[in-house]
Amino acid sequence: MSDDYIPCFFHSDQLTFKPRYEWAFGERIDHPETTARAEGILTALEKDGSRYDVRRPEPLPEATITALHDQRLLTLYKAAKNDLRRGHTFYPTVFMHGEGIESDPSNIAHAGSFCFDSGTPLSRETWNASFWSASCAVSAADQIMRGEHPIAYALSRPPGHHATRSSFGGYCYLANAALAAQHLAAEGARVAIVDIDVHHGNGSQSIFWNDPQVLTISIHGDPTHFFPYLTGFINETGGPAASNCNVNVPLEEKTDGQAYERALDRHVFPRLEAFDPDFIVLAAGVDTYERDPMGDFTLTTEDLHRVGERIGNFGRPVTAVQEGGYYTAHIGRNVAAVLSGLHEGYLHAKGRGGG
Ligand code: SP5
Ligand code: ZN
Repeated sequence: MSDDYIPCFFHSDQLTFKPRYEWAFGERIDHPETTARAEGILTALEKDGSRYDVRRPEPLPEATITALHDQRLLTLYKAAKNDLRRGHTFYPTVFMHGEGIESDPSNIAHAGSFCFDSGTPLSRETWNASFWSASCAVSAADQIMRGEHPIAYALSRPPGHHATRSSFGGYCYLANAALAAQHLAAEGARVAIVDIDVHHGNGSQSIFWNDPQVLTISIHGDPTHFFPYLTGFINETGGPAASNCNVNVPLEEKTDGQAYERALDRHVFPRLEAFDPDFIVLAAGVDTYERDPMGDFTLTTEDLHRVGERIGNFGRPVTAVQEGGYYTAHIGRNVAAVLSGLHEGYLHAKGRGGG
């Protein structure tokens, strides 16, 4: 096993998707999920070339995606690719649900049947960018599964943890972290998804809701007053075949690094120890950062490093998959803080810490 550097996955086609704006409580705002996010992260990784090695992912077989996602979702994204005008961004506007409603995913006018918010538009480029974003996650997981590295990173963008089996939303189209977990679990391994994005990982929760092989844990802003509002409460603990295999840790507004670490100690590590996973997938949003325009926590870059260190120190190999993080000027250093923390924590757990 080579533990001297972290393999990182990214494909330039992920930069072709450029959502322009979103609707936020009636206001049209510039879309926060920009290409500058990925570019900021890339720059930081490339600056520390002895620790990070950036590569292209392997293209995912489509069967890997449809093992987890409803085929209709892919049909819709391909309809967007083929039917939308170049440069056009499509916002679903009709959200009819219920008895007797038949939605046709090859008709983009029906997109609202597969979508749960007004911030997640479609364009010709959505499918290709999301495909490579998901491919990054599975390629990173594959490095971990082969035992070649203890830490691997997917620079996934667009993000994934809000996407469910058959719906998109929250800037997410394909469930990148869940696809990584599915890959790791394929040969019977036990997998824990630890979601440190400031928003509830509702997609991962719903995908593995009744699956006892995958533990899902999310630490996030209290959905009583924070996106995605409808999920992420502590009483959501898993389906009948997977009781206590879902853990939600909602935290109050302005949560700082100390309170965050206390929550890890009280609610995350005890559950992880009891579950005893072979692998961890870290849904690594950095929108807990104090200056994040979407988040309501107050973690510093040093706090993010410490969170990475604590999770690495659990001593299980980690596939880190990028989720949110919208303060573009500092996103590179924040992601590098988490990744270097994971790396140092893991080496420390294995008695190979550097001092
Ligand atoms: C992956 C991820 O982090 N998705 C987050 C999606 C959150 N969308 C919430 C949109 C609400 C916009 N509110 C604007 C508040 C500006 N201060
Ligand atoms: Zn987020």
